[in-house]
Amino acid sequence: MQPRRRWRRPLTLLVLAPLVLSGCSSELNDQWARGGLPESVTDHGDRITTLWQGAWAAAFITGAIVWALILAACVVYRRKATDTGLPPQVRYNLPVEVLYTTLPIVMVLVYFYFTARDQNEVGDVKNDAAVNVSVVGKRWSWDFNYLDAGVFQAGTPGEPPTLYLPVGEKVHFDVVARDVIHSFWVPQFIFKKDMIPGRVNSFELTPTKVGFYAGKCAELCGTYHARMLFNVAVVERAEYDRQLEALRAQGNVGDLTDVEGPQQPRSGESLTIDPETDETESE
Ligand SMILES: [Cu+2]
Repeated sequence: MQPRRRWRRPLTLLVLAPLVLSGCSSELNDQWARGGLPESVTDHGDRITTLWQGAWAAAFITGAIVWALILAACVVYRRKATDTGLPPQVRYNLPVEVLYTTLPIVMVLVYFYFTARDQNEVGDVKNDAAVNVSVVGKRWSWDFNYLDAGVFQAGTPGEPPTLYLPVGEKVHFDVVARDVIHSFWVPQFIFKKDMIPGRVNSFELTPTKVGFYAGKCAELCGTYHARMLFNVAVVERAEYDRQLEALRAQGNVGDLTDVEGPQQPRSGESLTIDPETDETESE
């Protein structure tokens, strides 16, 4: 009897490990429940999270049924001691063929319906936002243009710039690229949008939670792609206005959206990162 129990310990560990690990903090528990996604901080976040959870649930149920059928077939139709020669050869089973043709089509339609519905909702651009920003991706930083106030923040490689947004107000984003394809990604927005040279991509969202969030480029764009970082500060309206005034006081007046050239254009100098020292330097 003893050797038979050997499998029990690894199996117990396998089952308990996620429970023990996730028990470390309720925050981690919540992240498990969200399927690994961070906590949402925009008005679209919950919708995307729900779609993600639903997709996982559907995939797991589908997987469980498929695994169960495979195992059942292995057990029920296994070769028995009394079997001789080939098993009976079967073909043309119409009910089974109809089932395995229609069922996947129905499943794909269900997935498609929910994905299309949520994508339409998240991607809907109404052009009625109170706050309008234009974000330019460039190797390897970002320019943020606050179109309503007519001021901008030009990022330089190696120093992540900060995009300020007022909490609870709808923001319209236009994103473009000055050189190659980039992608605007704030993980906690649970959203990213590609930035394509010569094309304006738009989206709208409302930040719902005051905080400081990391942003990054999500499209491999060259040597320092991994260091193409920025931050988003979601602040109260008064603080937002103060930040824009500070930009105005610095003389950052205008709009860099359509400026040509890959690097910081205002001073006319180009910035590069020296691969030897990994330092930012001016030429
Ligand atoms: Cu990039």
